[in-house]
Amino acid sequence: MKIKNYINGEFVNSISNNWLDNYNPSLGEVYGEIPNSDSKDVEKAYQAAVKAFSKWSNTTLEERSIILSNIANLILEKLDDLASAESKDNGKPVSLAMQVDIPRAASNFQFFANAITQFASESHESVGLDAVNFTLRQPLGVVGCISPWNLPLYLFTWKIAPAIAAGNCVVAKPSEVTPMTAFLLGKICNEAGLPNGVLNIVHGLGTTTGQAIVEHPYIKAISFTGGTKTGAHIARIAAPMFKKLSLELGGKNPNIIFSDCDYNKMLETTVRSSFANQGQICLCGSRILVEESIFEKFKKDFVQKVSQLKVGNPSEKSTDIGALVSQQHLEKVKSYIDIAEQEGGKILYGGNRVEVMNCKNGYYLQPTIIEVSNNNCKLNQEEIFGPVVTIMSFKTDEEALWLANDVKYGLSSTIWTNNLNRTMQFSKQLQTGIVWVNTWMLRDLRTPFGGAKESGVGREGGLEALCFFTEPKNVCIKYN
Ligand code: TXE
Repeated sequence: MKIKNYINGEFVNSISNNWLDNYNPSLGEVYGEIPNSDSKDVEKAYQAAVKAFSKWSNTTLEERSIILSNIANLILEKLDDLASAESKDNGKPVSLAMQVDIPRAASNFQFFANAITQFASESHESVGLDAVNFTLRQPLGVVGCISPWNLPLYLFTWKIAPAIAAGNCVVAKPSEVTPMTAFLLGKICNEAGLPNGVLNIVHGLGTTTGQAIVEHPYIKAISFTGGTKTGAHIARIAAPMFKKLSLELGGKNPNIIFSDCDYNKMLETTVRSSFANQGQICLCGSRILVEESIFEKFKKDFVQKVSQLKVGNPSEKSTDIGALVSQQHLEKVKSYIDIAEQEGGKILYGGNRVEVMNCKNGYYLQPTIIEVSNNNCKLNQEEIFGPVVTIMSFKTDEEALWLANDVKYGLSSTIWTNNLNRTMQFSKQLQTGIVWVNTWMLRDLRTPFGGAKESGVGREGGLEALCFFTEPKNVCIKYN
């Protein structure tokens, strides 16, 4: 299976005609090839985008909205095919792709199809000066969207939908590790009537294709989701060109559990927030902090529940935990488990690779729970991004808050409590972009999404995304 670049509405090879292998992680086997694009391909995509811009940015909001809705509907029509493609490419359980990834990709388009028709700008009357100001919000031009492998179509469309809804044209790059559903999206865009050149998808490595997008002098903004190190690198390149940047980076999110919570609900959700998508979600609660009075009970119940999760072939509906995305990533995650003892950690469950029947070369790992007694260790400070959580106890609210904030990341946090004062105090003092209380990953697409500290810069979602993808211009009119 050869994936192609999608430029100006056409499916084309890279100019160099070089290719990269694409793996099926559940089998550990190559099953296709993707173009190994370079700066020439990015330039070709840019030229298509810039040519399409003046017409696209002048389409009525209704026209744009209808096309975005068409894309959403077609994604839902092709739910089965897209979900199995995502599962094969990424290793995630097909049930998860059916329930979360693909429906959410459709919602991203439907949400911004609606949002753009309601996007209003401000006006300010300069009282006493006989002047009135209004804010024109114009699209930026050609923008770059670069997305990761953990939620491939979900995060790719989360960027593209607001960018094109706001009237921009896009040069986009999905992760080279999971290119398949982005390729299929190109076909859907043609079928939905998206004019040629509005969306261009270039496949290839981050350090060549991705970097060429960031370095392109006329690509005016970069919306990026990925690792913190890559984000810092992109910021260094983009800053001297004064590009607008939205960077959604890593996390090391605390899941803070108080004894007054709804215990059963907490336990069930904590299994999900720890291991959904093999723990490869930037929002996973990878540091579980438990109030001392229920610590022993929690450990016992949590281990028992986690031991029931089925690690298996992602294409089987009964699988809870599929394969990790790549051999390289499996090795990275495993290297953290290997240092657990050295760091004073105790493995309460898991820790080993799993050999799945008929998939013996796949990248499977047991869900792993490590008890730690000290926050100042790699296991609690670095993003592992796999099916590995640590747990530790705390005695007081102050200690819990201190532990929660004592990391360089600040993406999300979860608190389990029924105490309103505590909820408010923690909500105000947690240094994260998102605070969930008695829930996890409940997403309302109108809310600002993003992280504090080294988890990123800027916010996505709702109005924030439409503001990011437009330039505000103040028009001041003096009258007599
Ligand atoms: O991500 P990269 P990687 C974290 C997680 C993971 C680590 C590394 O901890 O273990 O990052 O993962 C493109 N210029 N997250 O190496 O490299 C790349 O091709 C422009 C958290 O896979 O950051 C891909 O499309 N682009 C995270 C995208 O960036 C570049 C999700 C992300 O890849 C580039 C994924 C460059 N120089 C990993 N280098 C989250 N926040 O959800 C790479 N890319």
